[in-house]
Amino acid sequence: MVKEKVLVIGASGQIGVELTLALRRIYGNANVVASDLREENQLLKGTGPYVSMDVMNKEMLHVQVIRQGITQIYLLAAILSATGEKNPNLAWHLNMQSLLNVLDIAREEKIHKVYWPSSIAVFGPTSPKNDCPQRTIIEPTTVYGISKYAGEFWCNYYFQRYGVDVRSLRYPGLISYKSAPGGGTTDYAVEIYHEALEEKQYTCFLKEDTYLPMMYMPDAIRATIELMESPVEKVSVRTSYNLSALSFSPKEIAAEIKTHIPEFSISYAPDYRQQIADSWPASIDDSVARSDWGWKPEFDLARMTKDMLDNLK
Ligand code: NAD
Ligand code: AKB
Repeated sequence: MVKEKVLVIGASGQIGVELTLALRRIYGNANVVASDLREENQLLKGTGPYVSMDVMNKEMLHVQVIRQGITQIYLLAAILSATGEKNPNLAWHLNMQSLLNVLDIAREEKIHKVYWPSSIAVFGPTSPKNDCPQRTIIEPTTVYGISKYAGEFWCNYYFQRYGVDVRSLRYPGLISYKSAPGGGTTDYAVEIYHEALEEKQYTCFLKEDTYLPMMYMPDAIRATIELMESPVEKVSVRTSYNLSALSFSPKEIAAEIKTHIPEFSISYAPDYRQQIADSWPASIDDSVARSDWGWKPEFDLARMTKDMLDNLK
């Protein structure tokens, strides 16, 4: 078996912490190098190597890849949808240049595999609202969505032209308790659990009937690892796979929380994020991921809510 050495870029973020820990369980602690611009997340401390690094510094990234003998790269550094609308130039610059830096180095150093996440944010108001298919009209209206859409085609280009084995998932909104979300439109579905336990009240920045595609983090981590471990002939999509688990509204998640915390109440004060949410599908058809490499989610809203509240308590 080839010995793999993995680099995770953006390891201190919402996905990065849990993905790094999962990869360390598979490849061994010493073989997964965590890196980020910000300081090492508390949960990562003492579990394996950490390098402080700006992915925009291509030279430094290249040196690290050679010095550490890296064979796989997971690129998670990005600016998400809500923060992106506040600084569109920065979001475009970081989201695009980080990917191009990684793809170039992967090509040059013959990196075995690259992982780069896309998002349901690639879809726009002209895409089908329900069960949005893998291949459909894609006209994103946020800078984040535009950067994900362009990124998907760069991944496809590097695969077709240079043979870089880059794989990608269009994650829905991710819900987790270990590390905080980083400026997305779906973040309300994490905040609501914290506020329900601490304040018994939550003011939601989306309207009560805003349905969005969502997923619990353990499912997202498993999907990522299953895709990355699939034999190459099973990976037919080289832009990014639709991935689905849940679709619910603020009203529905609040009702589920109330079954555990009866005194919990929710109110609504929609802000600029409503427009972003309204531009996205309510649910996603992930049948291609299911048939290509056997994807199947495990958590529904009830099971996720129980697990979130048990762990946050
Ligand atoms: P996050 O914001 O929580 O984490 C991103 C990490 O990248 C942060 O720790 C940040 O410090 C780091 N970073 C930022 N700029 C950097 C730089 N120049 N150099 C090195 N590190 C830098 O984001 P996340 O939620 O963990 O998302 C990870 C990826 O998954 C992103 O590409 C995001 O678009 C995608 N995604 C996330 C979700 C979700 O719900 N969390 C959904 C769809 C797609
Ligand atoms: C966001 O809301 O920006 C992210 C995403 C769906 O990509 N959670």
